Amino acid sequence: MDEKLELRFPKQFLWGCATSAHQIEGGLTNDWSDWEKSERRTKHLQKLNLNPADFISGLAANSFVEQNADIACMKELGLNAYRFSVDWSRIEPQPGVFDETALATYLEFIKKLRAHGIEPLLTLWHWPVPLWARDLGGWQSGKIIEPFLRFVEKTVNYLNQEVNFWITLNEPTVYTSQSFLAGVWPPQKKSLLAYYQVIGNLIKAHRQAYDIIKKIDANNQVGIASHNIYFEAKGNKPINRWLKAGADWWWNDRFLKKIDDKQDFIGLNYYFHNLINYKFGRHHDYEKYSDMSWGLHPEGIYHLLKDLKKYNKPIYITENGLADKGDQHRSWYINEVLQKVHQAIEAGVPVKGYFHWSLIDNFEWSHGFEPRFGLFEVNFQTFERLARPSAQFYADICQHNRVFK
Ligand code: IFM
Repeated sequence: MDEKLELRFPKQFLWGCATSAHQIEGGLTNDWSDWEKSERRTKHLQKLNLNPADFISGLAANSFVEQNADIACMKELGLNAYRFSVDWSRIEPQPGVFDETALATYLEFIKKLRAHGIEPLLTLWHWPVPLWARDLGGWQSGKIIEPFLRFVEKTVNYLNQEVNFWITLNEPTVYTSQSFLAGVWPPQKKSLLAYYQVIGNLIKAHRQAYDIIKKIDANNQVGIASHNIYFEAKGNKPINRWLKAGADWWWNDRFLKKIDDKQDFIGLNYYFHNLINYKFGRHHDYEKYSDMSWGLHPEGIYHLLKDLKKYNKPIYITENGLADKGDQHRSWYINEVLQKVHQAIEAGVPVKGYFHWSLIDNFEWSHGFEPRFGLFEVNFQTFERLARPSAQFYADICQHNRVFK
């Protein structure tokens, strides 16, 4: 039998999982929860013969209450890091009025993480905004920036003692295109102008938030989680290469370059490969697909990491995962992706951590509760967490700091 090759990761590599507040916490009132129950949304789902109740985040995985259950999952995996977000509407339900109990609950959670040797990576904004911020015009209006910075300052001041890593924005390009160009997420706009305005406002917000977070503590490490796609030019044809250069510039690099002097690390969220053959397309014969029909292409992460080396900053893989209810491909995918990550590290890319999306099943935005991204299955009636076989597989990697080839 062939001996397996052990690929060891650098000492102090962060092994984590990632989640976000709206997707797991439950009990939130923000622009998303409002939209989920709106007439427009309800009618749309009914037309598709879907039950609107399955698309309302509601109590989600009840994680705001089930802190200990989530931490028990992390312990079972042997994580030394965890990426999660706070929810702006929970912390600042009314403009300028902060909920100290909510902040205290987040602080308590973070202290528990630390007590278990788990380094928190805290995302400040993972898409929803409070209703009052939506009513100011949301991210399309420059009026949102000042309140956003006020929320950032308050939250960072409150939690700073326990948190070193701050992610200001999650996947700004995905949010902007889904919410303001494709019109599928709230506020369901389809406007190029709005799209440009929102990107501009998010860039401004990050840049100023960066200064605030560094002023509070110069040792803080600040970045964003960027959803980069591996664009591949088929056959290396000139037209395909040209399209790739444009897509890389617009989708992968533009935002990161605009904030390059205001970020300490690069956060990479990796899910997609796009094979360009005279046009963009996800259509390609992949060996395996997720439950959402996303083609699984582990190799893409290697190319993206090599490319991100140019920023000359530490890189954290802040998300990577798949919807796989039956857990058929998750272990395979994790193993393949991590082999590629290891290859990138060997090639000199400073990758410092990997966060699997996701720790537990959660609310997958407009797709509702059906896609199951969790290493742990969640029973959404009892909120019980149950390890899928891949949890054991990932635990073995985290606990031994290695994968096998
Ligand atoms: O669930 C999302 C997450 O909120 C952002 N990144 C992609 C994940 C899977 O779609």
